[in-house]
Amino acid sequence: MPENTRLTRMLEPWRGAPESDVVPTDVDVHHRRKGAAGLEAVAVSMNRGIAQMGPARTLNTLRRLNQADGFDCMGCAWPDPDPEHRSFAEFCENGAKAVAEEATKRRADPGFFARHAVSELATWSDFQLGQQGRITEPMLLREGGTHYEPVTWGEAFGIVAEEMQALASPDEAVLYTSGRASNEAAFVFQLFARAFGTNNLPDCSNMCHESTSVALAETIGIGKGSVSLEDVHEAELVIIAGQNPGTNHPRMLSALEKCVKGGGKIVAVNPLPETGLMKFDNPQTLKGLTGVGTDLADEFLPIRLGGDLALFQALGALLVERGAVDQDFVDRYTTGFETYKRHVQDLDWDLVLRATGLERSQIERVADLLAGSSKTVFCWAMGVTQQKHAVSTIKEITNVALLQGNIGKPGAGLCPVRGHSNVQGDRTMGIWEKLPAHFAEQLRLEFGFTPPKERGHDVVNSIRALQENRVKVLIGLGGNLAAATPDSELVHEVIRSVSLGVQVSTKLNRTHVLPGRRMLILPCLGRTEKDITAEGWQGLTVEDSMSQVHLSVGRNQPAGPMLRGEPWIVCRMAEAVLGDGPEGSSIDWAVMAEDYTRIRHHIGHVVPGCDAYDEKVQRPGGFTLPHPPRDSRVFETASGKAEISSVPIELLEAPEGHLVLQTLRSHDQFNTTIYGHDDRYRGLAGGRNVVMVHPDDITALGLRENELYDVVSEWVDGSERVAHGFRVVSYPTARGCAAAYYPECNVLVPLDHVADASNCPVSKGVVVRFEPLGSCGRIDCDPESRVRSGSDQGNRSDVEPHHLS
Ligand SMILES: Nc1nc2c(c(=O)[nH]1)N[C@H]1C(S)=C(S)[C@@H](COP(=O)(O)OP(=O)(O)OC[C@H]3O[C@@H](n4cnc5c(=O)[nH]c(N)nc54)[C@H](O)[C@@H]3O)O[C@H]1N2
Ligand SMILES: Nc1nc2c(c(=O)[nH]1)N[C@H]1C(S)=C(S)[C@@H](COP(=O)(O)OP(=O)(O)OC[C@H]3O[C@@H](n4cnc5c(=O)[nH]c(N)nc54)[C@H](O)[C@@H]3O)O[C@H]1N2
Ligand code: SF4
Ligand SMILES: [Mo]
Repeated sequence: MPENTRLTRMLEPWRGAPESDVVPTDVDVHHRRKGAAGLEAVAVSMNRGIAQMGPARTLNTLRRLNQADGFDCMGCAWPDPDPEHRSFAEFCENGAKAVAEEATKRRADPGFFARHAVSELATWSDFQLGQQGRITEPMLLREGGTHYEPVTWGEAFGIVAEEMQALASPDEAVLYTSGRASNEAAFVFQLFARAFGTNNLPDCSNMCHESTSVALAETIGIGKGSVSLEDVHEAELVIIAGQNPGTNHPRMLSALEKCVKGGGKIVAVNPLPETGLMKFDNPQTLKGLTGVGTDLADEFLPIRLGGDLALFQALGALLVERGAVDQDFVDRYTTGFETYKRHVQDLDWDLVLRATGLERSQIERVADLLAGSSKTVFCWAMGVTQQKHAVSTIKEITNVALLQGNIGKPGAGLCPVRGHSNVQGDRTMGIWEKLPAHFAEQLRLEFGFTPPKERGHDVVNSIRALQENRVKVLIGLGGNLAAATPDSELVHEVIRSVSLGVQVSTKLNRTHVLPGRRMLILPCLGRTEKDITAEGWQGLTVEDSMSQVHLSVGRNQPAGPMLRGEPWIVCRMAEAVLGDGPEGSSIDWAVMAEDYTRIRHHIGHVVPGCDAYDEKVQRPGGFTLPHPPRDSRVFETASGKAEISSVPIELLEAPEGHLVLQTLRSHDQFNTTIYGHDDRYRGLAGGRNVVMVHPDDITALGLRENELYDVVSEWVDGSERVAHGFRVVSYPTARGCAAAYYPECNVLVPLDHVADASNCPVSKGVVVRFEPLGSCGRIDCDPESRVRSGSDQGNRSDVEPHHLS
């Protein structure tokens, strides 16, 4: 695109052009951006804010975002600097977008639900559903009903009680949590499940960093990262694998910039040359605003999907070969080194190069950087965790860190970057289908009942249980199970088999329009809003990706007088279902519902590392949870030492005529909430039904650039799944690999395609082929209108011819 047009586009947001609700019909393909953030990001932030909230509310809300006396960003889990080091605008474009979505003035009120039948809403796209604004009253879809109707809170809880009390077994209930829930809400939610008698507590983590939790618990004794923000600033080397921070954790770029300015080096490992890994135009500096930013990655490894296991094993082998090992650390704190040494001495380099698609010299250069660094931070996210061999891969990353003693010293460590703003906190609070014995015991001591011991369902097993009719009540504390899960067609069908669905939600989504016999939507307050109960103004607490726990207090007027805080909703629901609770127990639901301090007192008694919880969270900036490896190089594993693992290299290759597909996020969405149809940094605008394919693969597969195809995934049992009408665009991804957006492509991920040991759906390794549009012969596949199936019906994708730089 000519520069002057680009400038016009950049300035467009300042004119306050509101993002249209109308689903666009054209996709424009522009140049990929060379740097992330900059003036354009500021403009987009302000535009989205003004379009959803108006100017006054935008300024008033954004100035409290991530401030010590304000509310925590509901975007990602990246941490905030110390209160004394925070700037007046301590947020990024995506934080501003998340706030705008929540603090919007749009309303999905009872009038809206009266106008639109559920069957009609089911034909809307995810974008259209989300853009209707905040739900304002509890809504019920009665048995045989066509429309949601308003109900009182009392009536709603009465229905939940009636259905849950009628269950043949507590395990017929499943209680799902999305990672935005506060610690208080999460704590009472797991208490509710366990007092009711089930450990069926799946959460979004099961589809996200579960592989991390499993691998790190086994190797270092705790399933969390070991770094602080200062460690990233002070590192000599940061390796970022399988993560797109420019879009998904944008303020991480400020930390990387600090690192680079202090002399640190950055290595990016990714099949895609993601803009945010290459250059950062810091919008808080004049240079950044004018596009003179900071170059980030010193080394970029365009790895093939699933190649990280081989890469990190090769890096470990090279460190051992060169003697670049911290032998003192290895001897004192680890076990398994001798076996590992023998294992990597036999490294099959041909296999490594095939698995990674890299050249040996590229891997050697990174080994040089590692050998020359006395403190390295290892970051990773979904590109690593959503793989079949994710747990082994993370063990391999941990090996490399352990070889050089990079755990438990400043400027170094493991940094799995979490997704949802409080996903880590929810797990700390006990949202887990596996209830640890010590946690069960603390619950017993505190509340006087014996929690169930049996392992509950995670997300994938919940779907299997739904499939087998073993679930009758499905409650969601936030989230959008129908759209976030794999195998969309199957899930959409089985999710409707329940007697009662209950969703605690802020906004309308796919799950609400796939009801079972009855469905309740319970509208809750968001983080920006004042939560005032009978006992006064309540605050909430959250934990970020680096184990910092702090308060979050909303100050906006609630979106409606009927809204209640999540902890209140959960406590009142539990009270209605359980009354005084199980035999012999005493759970003060009514008190906790009105006074969240009371919940924090219980947290302090039950949750490890949280003693004097309520007191510690009141401090500005809160407190940091203990992390034995980080704090004192104590590893609470089976052997009492950090485990260096020897695992085989696995190869992820598609058969001839096929590609391996990853499903990923655009710059204009938060998971299943679609903010808009642009993926600015990747240069794609106006539509989402796009598959990015390397130009040589386009030729090799006999495809035509910019044509529409049916994408067909193949699974080992011979079953096939189809995503209809996706446009193939030429994109510099690794050879043999392709990329398309989540959740539109979830239809392609087989439910049984899960990571070993963590059961995380393999969203980044699906074998696909391309068929001419409509060749599947399905009646609902209409090539004329280019309507496709999946979760986003009605969203069309017409990509203009393009010229990617
Ligand atoms: N704006 C915004 N922010 C978000 C979210 C959002 O949807 N929007 N979601 C939040 C959540 S819940 C999460 S979990 C995080 C997700 O944050 P990310 O993990 O950054 O999310 P993805 O878009 O899934 O991107 C995965 C990245 O890994 C790369 N990748 C894929 N496969 C491989 C592989 O095999 N090897 C390597 N080395 N790289 C690979 C992809 O090219 C892509 O750059 O973001 C959080 N923050
Ligand atoms: N194919 C594929 N599938 C994936 C992924 C992928 O990369 N590829 N990523 C996976 C990952 S990492 C994750 S984390 C999951 C995400 O799975 P989920 O967490 O289930 O999905 P979200 O889209 O984050 O949930 C959005 C909904 O939450 C509700 N909501 C928003 N704010 C609030 C609030 O404050 N309170 C309450 N109660 N509700 C609120 C709104 O109604 C909104 O529609 O998806 C997973 N699925
Ligand atoms: S980096 Fe994440 S937490 Fe921070 S402002 Fe941006 S979206 Fe919010
Ligand atoms: Mo996530």
